[in-house]
Amino acid sequence: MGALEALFLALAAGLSTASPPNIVLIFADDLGYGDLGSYGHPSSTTPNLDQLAAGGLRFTDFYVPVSLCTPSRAALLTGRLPVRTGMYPGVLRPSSQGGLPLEEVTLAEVLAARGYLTGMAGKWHLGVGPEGAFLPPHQGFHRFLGIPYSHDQGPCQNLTCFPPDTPCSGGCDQGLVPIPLLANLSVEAQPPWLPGLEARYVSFSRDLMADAQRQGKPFFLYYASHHTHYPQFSGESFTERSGRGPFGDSLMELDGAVGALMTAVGDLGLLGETLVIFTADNGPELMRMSNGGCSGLLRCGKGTTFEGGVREPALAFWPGHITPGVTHELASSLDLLPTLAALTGAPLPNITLDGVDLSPLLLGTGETRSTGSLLCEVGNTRLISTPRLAPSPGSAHSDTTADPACHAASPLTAHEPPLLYDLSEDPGENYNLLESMEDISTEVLQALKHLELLKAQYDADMTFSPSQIARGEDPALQICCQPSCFPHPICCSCPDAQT
Ligand code: CSN
Ligand code: MG
Repeated sequence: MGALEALFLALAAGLSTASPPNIVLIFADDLGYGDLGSYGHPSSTTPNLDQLAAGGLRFTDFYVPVSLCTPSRAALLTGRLPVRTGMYPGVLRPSSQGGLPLEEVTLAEVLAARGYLTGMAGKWHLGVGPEGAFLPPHQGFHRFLGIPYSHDQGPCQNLTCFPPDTPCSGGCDQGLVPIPLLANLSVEAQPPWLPGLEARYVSFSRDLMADAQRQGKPFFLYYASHHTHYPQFSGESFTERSGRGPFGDSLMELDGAVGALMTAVGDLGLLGETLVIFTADNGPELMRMSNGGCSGLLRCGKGTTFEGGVREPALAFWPGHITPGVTHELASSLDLLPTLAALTGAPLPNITLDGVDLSPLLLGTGETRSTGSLLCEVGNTRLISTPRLAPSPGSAHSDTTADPACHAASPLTAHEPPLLYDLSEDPGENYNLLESMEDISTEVLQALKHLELLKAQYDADMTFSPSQIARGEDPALQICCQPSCFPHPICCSCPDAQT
């Protein structure tokens, strides 16, 4: 054996046995491309996220596959398009029968098998099921503290303001059980007082990190905050502090949680051994106007298939491993499972994945290829094909904007020829390159052909799973801390010890 070969083998052995990095995956809710200071927002207060952006890699072209919560979270945790996992159309409800099928392999399962202590704090939204069969403890998370769906999917009025039980503004769903806060599979409070929630999640996260260190294990923390979903709330130290109203306060509390998590990592001496990733599930809910976030210069928001719905802020921070900077590479939440598997030496699930390994991009060791048929790069022109997975290109979630294409009244339309935008020059999707078929350049025609080929491949290769959301609802599946109480569902109420 040559000396070089021996060195290589030693290095390879070192790589596969070295302790893999801790992973903190922070996921915001309904946060727009333009909402963070590092993405240009003029009045957001996000110093901790700005610090991650300055000391890490900031993505300008990071996408989620669907601009709604349930499908986006399913994609994040499985690396698979939601049509493959049955997480379509729309979102799961508190009495939904379906959920993320248990045979799907989640990021938590991948990392637990690699020896990680795995924990999740926050919003799940991938199903409850009979006896909580679809909850995080059955999907690879050793520990869970959180709410199984959106905090507006229950009578959430009076939960978001000071002092506790003050009636406050914000529409929520009535006729459902109060939202439950679960610790693993048990109800911790129903409902929890929302201004106290973020602090609980941070404390849970600190314990997870410290316990993992004590056990000599790496940790995986999936921190899925309810911020900045409507109706916004925040703890006492953030309320009316941001200069951007309730939305800004909620964002500021999320930012404060990011700071607290980084402090916890630093206190354990693990900053150099911890990869932190931040992104969000879908674009801003523009129908809430100033309480709905901001997609910056991008078109439309939540619920739509335009850029403002599917393009998200994304940051990757790992001192000593990721060189600070900005990347314009196409990337997607679908890429995180293959990326984290590669970085940790975990085997990939033996199943069709829709993402690619971004580790060469993160570590600066090479190019990454474009991301398959959902996202693609053609020549020097960056083009994106977003198959119409959402029920309509427009959406009620993006009503009230000046652009009628964003609205629910803009129906599902087969575009023949397709809408084609050069996002490198026209990120706001103002100028359809195929609007006038007369003066189309050869470059654009080639791009169109290539996209049509990719779309045909996508259609030919795609296997849909039956919709989990269309399985319908059974009110008896709603979580109730007082089984068989009366009158249902409002009697499902157990005081929150922490208010
Ligand atoms: S989402 O928001 O869960 O963040 O996507 O809270 O589409 O019918 C979406 N929906 C309640 C929601 C309902 C939500 C819907
Ligand atoms: Mg959401």
